[in-house]
Amino acid sequence: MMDKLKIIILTFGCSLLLYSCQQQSSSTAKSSKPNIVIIYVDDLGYGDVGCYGAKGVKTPNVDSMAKQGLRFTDAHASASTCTPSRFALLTGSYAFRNDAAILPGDAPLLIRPGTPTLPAMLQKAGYTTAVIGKWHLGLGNGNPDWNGELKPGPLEVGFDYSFLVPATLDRVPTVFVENHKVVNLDPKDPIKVNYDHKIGNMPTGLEHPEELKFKGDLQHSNTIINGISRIGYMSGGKSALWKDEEIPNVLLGKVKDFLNENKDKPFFLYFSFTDIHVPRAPNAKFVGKSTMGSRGDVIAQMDWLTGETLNTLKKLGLQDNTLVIFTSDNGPVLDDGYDDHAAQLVGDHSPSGPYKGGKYSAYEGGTRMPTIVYWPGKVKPGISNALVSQVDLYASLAALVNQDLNPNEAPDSFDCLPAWLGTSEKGRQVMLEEAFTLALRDNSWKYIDPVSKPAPDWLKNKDIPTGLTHEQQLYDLKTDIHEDKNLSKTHADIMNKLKSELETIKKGGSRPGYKK
Ligand code: NG6
Ligand code: CA
Repeated sequence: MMDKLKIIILTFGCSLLLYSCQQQSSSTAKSSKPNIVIIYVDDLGYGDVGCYGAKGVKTPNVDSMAKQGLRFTDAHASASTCTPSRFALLTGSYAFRNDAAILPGDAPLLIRPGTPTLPAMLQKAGYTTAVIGKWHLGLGNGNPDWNGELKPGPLEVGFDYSFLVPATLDRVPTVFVENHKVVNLDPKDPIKVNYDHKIGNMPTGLEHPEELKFKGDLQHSNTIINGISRIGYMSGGKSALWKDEEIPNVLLGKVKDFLNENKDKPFFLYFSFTDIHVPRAPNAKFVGKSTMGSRGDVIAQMDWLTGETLNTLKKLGLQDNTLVIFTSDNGPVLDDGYDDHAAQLVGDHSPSGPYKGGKYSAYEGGTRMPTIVYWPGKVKPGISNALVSQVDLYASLAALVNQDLNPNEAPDSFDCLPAWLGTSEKGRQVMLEEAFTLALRDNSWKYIDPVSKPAPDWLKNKDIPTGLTHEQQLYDLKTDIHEDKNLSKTHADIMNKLKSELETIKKGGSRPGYKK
C-alpha cells in the first residue's frame, strides 16, 4: 500500500515537473502593464546574426540589443515553417491540433473567431493590440473578396489594428491589407486571384523570363509583379501592388504611426517582418551590405528595421516600459525558389549556427531561433540556456499582465515567465517541435517521430536535411548537438519514455489545468 502511494506521489511529482516551467512565482514582474512588442523575423536562422556567430553580414542593432538584453541559446519556434509557428504563437495551441500547414495565399482564416488568442487576452487586460507585417494565417471564410471586406481576419481574433502582407512575399495578391480592405485599390481595376490557372493578361515567369530580376522555380514562375514571378496568378489591382524594395519603409511608417497614437496607454505590437523570406529584394540602401548577396543584404535590412523600431520606442520615451521580444518563425533556408545565389555566396557563414537542418526540418536548425528579450532596467543583460518555446508566450505574458487563463484557453502554453525574464534558468523540461512530423525534446534528449504522411514533392527535391524518415530517431544533444548519432537502438528505454510523452501530448491540450 505504502509502495503504491509512493509511486503515485512520485509520478504526480514528476508530471508536475514535466508540465510546468516555474520554480518561483512570476510576481516580481507583475506590478504594472508594460507595453509588449514582438519582433517576428521571417526565416532568420540561429546563426544569421552577429551575436550568434554570423560571418557574412554585420548586425550591429541586433547585437547591441543582445548586449543590453537576455540572449537565449535554446529558444524555439513551435514549428519549422511559418503558418504553424504563427498559429501556435497566437493561440497557445500546437498547430498539429488544427492540421495547420503552410497556407496558400487565398486560404480562409485559420484561427476561427471565438478562439482564445494572445492579443484577445491582452485586450482583456486593457491593451490596444496591432499586427503589422506578414500574416499568413488566412483571411475570410474561403474565396476572399479582395475588392470588398476581407473578413474575418485579425480584427475578429483579437487585434484592434492590422496592416498586412496577407500571406508571403512570394504569393499573390501582392497588396497590403489594412484592417478589412486592400490599400490603394481602384474599384475600376478589381483584383482577381487564382491558384490554379492563369487569369488576366499579366505576364508569367514561364512565358517571359526576360522580364525577371531573377528566375524562379516552377512553383514561383506564375504572375510577374515588380519584375518578380510569384506563386499563383492575379490580375488587376495595379494601383495597389507593392514594390518589394519599399516594404520595410512602409511597415516602419505604420509602426511609427501606431506607436505615436498609442504611446500613452498599454499596447501590444506584433511586428511581423517580411525579411528575410524570399523573394529577397533589398532596398538600394542595403544592396552590397553583405558578402552573401541578397540573402545577406536583407539580413542587414532586417537589422536596420530592428534598430529603427527600438529607436522609435526610445524617442517616444517608451524604452523602459516596453518588453521587446526579438525572434524568428522558423529556421533558415538558402534556395527557397529563386535564383538569388544564396547557396553559392554563403561562404563560411552558417545560417543554422552549429545545428543541423533549417526551415522545413525536424532537426534543431528548424526551430531553434535567435531570441533576445530586451527590457532595459527590468531584464538583466546576459545569456540564458533555458529551454523555451514561443507557444508559451501566451501563458507567460498572461502572467506578466495578471490575467488568469480560463480552462479552455491556450491548450499547450505554459507560464515560463521567470525563464523569459531571466530570473530563472529553468524553462521547459519537455517541449514539442513540429515539422512535417513531430519531435520531442526532454532536456537534452531529442526524439523524432517517423513520418506518417509523405513530404511534398518540391521538398523532396531539395538538398535539405529534413530529418523526415520512416525510422525512429533519438539523439542526445548534450554530446551530439548536430544530431548525427541515432541512439534509438541502443537507448530504447529513453526513446520509449519520450515516445510515450509525445503520445500523451497528442491526445489533447498539455497545459496544466486545461479543459476543452
Ligand atoms: C513553400 C514555398 C516556399 C515558401 C514557403 C512558405 C514552393 C516550392 N515553396 O511552399 O518558397 O514560400 O512555402 O514559407 O512553393 S513560410 O516561411 O511562410 O513557411
Ligand atoms: Ca517563415
